[in-house]
Amino acid sequence: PSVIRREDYQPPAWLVPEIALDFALGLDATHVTSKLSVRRNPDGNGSRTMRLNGDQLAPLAVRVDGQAVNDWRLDGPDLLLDLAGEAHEVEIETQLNPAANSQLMGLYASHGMLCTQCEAEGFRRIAFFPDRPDVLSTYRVRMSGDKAAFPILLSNGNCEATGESADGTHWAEWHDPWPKPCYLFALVAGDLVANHDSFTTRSGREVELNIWVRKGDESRTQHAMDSLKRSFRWDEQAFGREYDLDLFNIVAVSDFNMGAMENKGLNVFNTRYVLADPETATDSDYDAIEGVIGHEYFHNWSGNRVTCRDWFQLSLKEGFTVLRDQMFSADMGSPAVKRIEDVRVLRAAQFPEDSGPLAHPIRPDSYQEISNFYTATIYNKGAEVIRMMRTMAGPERFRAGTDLYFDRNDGTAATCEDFVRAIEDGAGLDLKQFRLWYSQSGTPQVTVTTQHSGDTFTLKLTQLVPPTPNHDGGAQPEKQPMPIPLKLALFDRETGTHRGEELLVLDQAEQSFSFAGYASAPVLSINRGFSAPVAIDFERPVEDLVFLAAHDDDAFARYEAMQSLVVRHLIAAVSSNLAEEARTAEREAIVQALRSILLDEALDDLMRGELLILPAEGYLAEQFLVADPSAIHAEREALKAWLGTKLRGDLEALHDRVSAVPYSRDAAARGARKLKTQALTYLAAGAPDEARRRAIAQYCAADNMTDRQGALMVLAGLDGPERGEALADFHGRYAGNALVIDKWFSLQAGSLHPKVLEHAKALAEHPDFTMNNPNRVRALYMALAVNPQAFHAPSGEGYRIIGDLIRRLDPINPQTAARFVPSLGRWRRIEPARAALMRAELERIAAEPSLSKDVLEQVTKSLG
Ligand code: HT7
Ligand code: ZN
Repeated sequence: PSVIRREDYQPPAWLVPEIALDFALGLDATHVTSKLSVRRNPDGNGSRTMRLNGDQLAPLAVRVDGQAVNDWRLDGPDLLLDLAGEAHEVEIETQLNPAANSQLMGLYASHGMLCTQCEAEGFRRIAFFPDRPDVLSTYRVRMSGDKAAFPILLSNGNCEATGESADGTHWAEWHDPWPKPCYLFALVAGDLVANHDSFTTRSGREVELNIWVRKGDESRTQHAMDSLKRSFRWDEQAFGREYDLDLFNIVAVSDFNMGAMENKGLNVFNTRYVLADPETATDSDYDAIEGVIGHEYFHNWSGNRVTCRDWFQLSLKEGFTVLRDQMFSADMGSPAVKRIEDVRVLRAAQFPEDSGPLAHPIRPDSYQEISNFYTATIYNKGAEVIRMMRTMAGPERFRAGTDLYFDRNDGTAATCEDFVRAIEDGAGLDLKQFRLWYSQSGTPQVTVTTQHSGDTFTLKLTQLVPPTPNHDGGAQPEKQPMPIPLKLALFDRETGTHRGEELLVLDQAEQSFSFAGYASAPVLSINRGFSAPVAIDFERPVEDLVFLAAHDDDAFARYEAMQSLVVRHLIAAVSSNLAEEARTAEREAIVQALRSILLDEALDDLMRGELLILPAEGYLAEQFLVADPSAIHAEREALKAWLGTKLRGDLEALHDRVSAVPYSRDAAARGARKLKTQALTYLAAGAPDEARRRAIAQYCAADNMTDRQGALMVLAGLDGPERGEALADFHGRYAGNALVIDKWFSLQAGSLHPKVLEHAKALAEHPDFTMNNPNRVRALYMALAVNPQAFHAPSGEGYRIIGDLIRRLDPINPQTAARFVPSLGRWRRIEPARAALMRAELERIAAEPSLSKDVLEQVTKSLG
């Protein structure tokens, strides 16, 4: 397979300042004529040959300056053309079959509508073009088609003319004045209705806002529209960024590979991140919609106005935009809870990536298939790296840095280095050593030891960036120490207070920091707010964790203390290091800590809910060099049952209290709903009959999806006739609502029921299941792949099901298929018997005769 390397970057030989596209639309046959105004790049290598990328395209006609030519040649899928002069007009015709496009990249059909997905390299499936993000063009798009089938015709920018013909066809012409790379091109044609609204920008521009959906879905678009308007306002206030067109369209599509796409002026969204009402969407769904709407909107500046020079710079737009959407969601709701959620996601998705065979720096050195690099590392660790710059600079100086970044790079295709330089200059930071965060992969491990003597408290910190695999000869030699900003506070044990938060930067392999004036040893609270994306290794007395879980005024640190209390207990229990008496004593310490959280009246319920969450099995597995998933599952469930039994009275009282709170979208009511299902979850482990009774009542009384789904989740994990009855009721109640039926699949595949694998196999045969819809595939199989007791069944059946899926899905949708490989790729960190089964599954996939580049890259790296 061919490897693309960052160090091989060359500017394009030819530029395309303008492109005119003409689409004669049809579901089975769309004729495309592209007219490119091209000119030689003064910064290019001077080659006369222009490379026009293609992917499964055949040129029907090629004209240069109006004359048909036939001296072009194909180089694999690409078309090469020798051009004599400095500037030319190149015109090429092609024909596509959108209905046959099951990969959902390029132009494809979905429920009778046509839509596009061009990032990262989908435009080459529509027209021959230099499909690279550093070629910026202004687009004119004309499309024509049957008016009955496609009454709505949309593209980027503004609609400048429309018309219709006597033969039932109509047409529209769109013009986008902002130069953009082709990955931001979009076209949508279909029978759609819109929620229309408007927004007036701070400089007085009136922007028309439309959210386009299929008929019948319009009543579920208001939350997305409200989120959109909040995003417009927030970016003006927080980053000084204003919208730059008179129109902003969003289209919701039910067949979509990812969450959404930031095409200029025409965002295309997975329906999952648009449609919501209380009856069909949970509180988490509402939050996700707000976050993704914000994310795509914020790309208008961090991604579109300033784009990426090449795909190695992907984190330039994605890491920065994730940070922006996280800040937005924090400002719209609870910053404390948002930070905890973001760290949980990072630990669940990115930490395993960083310690596995697919580890890569946030600015990778090489790739085979760029679609495989839309990872938690690029997105979430990328956001953490920029967040650290903000922490070190402070909010005002960071803002000066981002202002400078936008000023300097507006209208260009930039690099991560451009970003770092702007923050250095604008914020006045020296980031020389900090640049290592861009080139080194692996989660740094920080070891903490403390000493108290006289009135001085001394902190000794060491850092180690673990070795990570070195695919394709990418440069990852010896890891060097990186600057790690750590926020800390020293608590007085008696008063429960501290003298103020400090920020220290650990930038050597080993460093000591002393604090004078502490007559008695303080309690250390470190990495407050998760100021650095590192793993902290700190052996400390249980009493200190109990103290911080009760007293820390930093919400994340308080959550972390509670997590550590449980993690250290479970590690010891799983490692068989605990005598029965010690196990009971530690469990009792956790009972006491949770009880004080349940009873703490100063806590709001959303935060209380965070503090009650047990660490996930995947996170626990990460704490072991080689994990035994059965032992982890058994110990964690046993602890949950212990807590459910010992805290039964408190949990019942809690469930009674929060069940009385009426539905509303305010924080108090959302907190109540979060706790309602959490109480049931603990009770299900400790007092299943009581939990069943309460879950049935909650299910039947539910006037919203959060309560109904929560109750059904608990019932789906328990045996008894009510399980089947509730699942059948849910399916019947929401038949035809694809997003809710996805939940029905996920709940069963993700359940704690001992027969979960049997259920999953039956679900794969259910008439509602289809391999052609990524949401449905993920609903069933991703839920299974992240359900440890199902995926890691000792028989290897979970691995076999995921392996079979990858092999069957690859010819249909390779991008989605490749996303399932990393779960099998964790084999080195799993006990030997299972590891052999996981590896065997990877080998079975590798033996397939014609694997996609996507799956091949992930499988070979996972085996290697
Ligand atoms: N920038 C968008 C990436 C994306 C994508 C990438 C590969 C294949 C399909 C895709 N759909 C969207 C999403 C985002 O980060 O905003
Ligand atoms: Zn993005």
